[in-house]
Amino acid sequence: MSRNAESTAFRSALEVIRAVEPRVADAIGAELTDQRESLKLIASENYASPATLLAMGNWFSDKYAEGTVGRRFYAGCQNVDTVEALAAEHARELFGAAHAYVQPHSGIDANLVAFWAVLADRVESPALKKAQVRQVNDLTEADWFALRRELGNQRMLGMSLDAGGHLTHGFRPNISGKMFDQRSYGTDPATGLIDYDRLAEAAREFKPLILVGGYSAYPRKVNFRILREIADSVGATFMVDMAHFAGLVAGKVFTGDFDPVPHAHIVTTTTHKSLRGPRGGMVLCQPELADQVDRGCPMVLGGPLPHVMAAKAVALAEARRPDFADYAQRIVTNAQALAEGLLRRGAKLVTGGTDNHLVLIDVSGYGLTGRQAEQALLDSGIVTNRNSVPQDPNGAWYTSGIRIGTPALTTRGLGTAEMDQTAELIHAVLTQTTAGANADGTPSKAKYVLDPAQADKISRQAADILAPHPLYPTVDLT
Ligand code: DSN
Repeated sequence: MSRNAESTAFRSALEVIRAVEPRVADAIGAELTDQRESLKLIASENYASPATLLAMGNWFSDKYAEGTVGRRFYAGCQNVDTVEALAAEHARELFGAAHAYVQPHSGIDANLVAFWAVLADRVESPALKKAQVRQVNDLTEADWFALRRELGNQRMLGMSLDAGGHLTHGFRPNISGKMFDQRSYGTDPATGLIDYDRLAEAAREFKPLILVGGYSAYPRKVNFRILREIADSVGATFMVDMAHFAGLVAGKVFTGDFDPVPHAHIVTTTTHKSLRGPRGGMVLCQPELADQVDRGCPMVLGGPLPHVMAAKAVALAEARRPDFADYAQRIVTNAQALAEGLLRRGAKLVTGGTDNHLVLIDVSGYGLTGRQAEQALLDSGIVTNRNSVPQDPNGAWYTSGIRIGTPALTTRGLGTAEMDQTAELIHAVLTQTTAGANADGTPSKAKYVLDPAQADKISRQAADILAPHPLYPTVDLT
């Protein structure tokens, strides 16, 4: 693709927007500048390709398309059918899945679609059976009451939040925590690793309807074959949320026991993290759940976003190319180099390292909370996010951890040498920052002290690391 075509496309788009609301055009331009200038280590972010971004900015956004391919509640969906079918086909081929549903707008939405599909498939309820065959009008008030009681009485076993699980796996700040009676499995306090024997014991004791695998802050591979065996042993449906590591599955870094798709009954993901697509979600499932999954809209989703499905089709086509496997492997090699660089400089890492795309630093050894460390790093041009560590004494708001990940910097072309330089900068910030105090002299979990001159110096060093690897080199807005 010529530099000219991409620059022209984005420049022209901004010119058109600027004619209506120049402040929006300015903000879009400023976002590119900010992203170009920061060392982005947020483990859940990436940079989608120009083709993926451009596929979202068009008249597909104007179309309603409730329903599924070939079976819509609106007329005139033939072109939406084309892109939805293409996205689903690429997803099935890429992941070796029997069925793909590409309408979810986000990871939370994808998980809700999956929860509903499992409930509808598994809950024994005469009222639900009637509802499923669209005899909703035949349901009495008593049926509805019984149905709600049965649906609200189901159990979910998922990874605990502080061990790296996700809010949508049955935790109270998310609707899943209100829908399900939830219990968590944690990690071994000594190693930080999943203890499969204890997980099996928890499953035997709790007998969940759904066993959830997957994480957003666990820096290790998970053996999904063992999780499936545990689910089978207690009659649970096995669901995996692979949002964080979908790119590693797509790129065949996680294969065999570590690939969730052949083992799980249902797999959910976002499309914008390591998979490097547009912001959105997706569900993959075995054939017996396909019919319920396809009812995602309007069961739990608003109208599909055809422009995003078009971009999913583009990004998934990109992920099927051979160079994506190389990219996925480099994500992990870079994360391991970053972990080694930090360990060599004395950092404490949860589980002692990584075998995926993320590293979780326990910053308590530096005398800092995660919140203090996150802000000090941001002042120094390094964008991360704070995260709980197992048994975190500072809770989910202040935390004791910093989560970092390599999908974005790897897209930019940084390699292991730059990861070591990045580790040096992170170490410099964390050792030069001290915890601050409140006005009354008590220790603060938010305030911190970092000499602005040091922060500026580190920001310049971060810019030097990035300079040889321009972001979107084919896009020149000047
Ligand atoms: N917000 C995503 C993350 O940062 O991990 C998950 O929802």
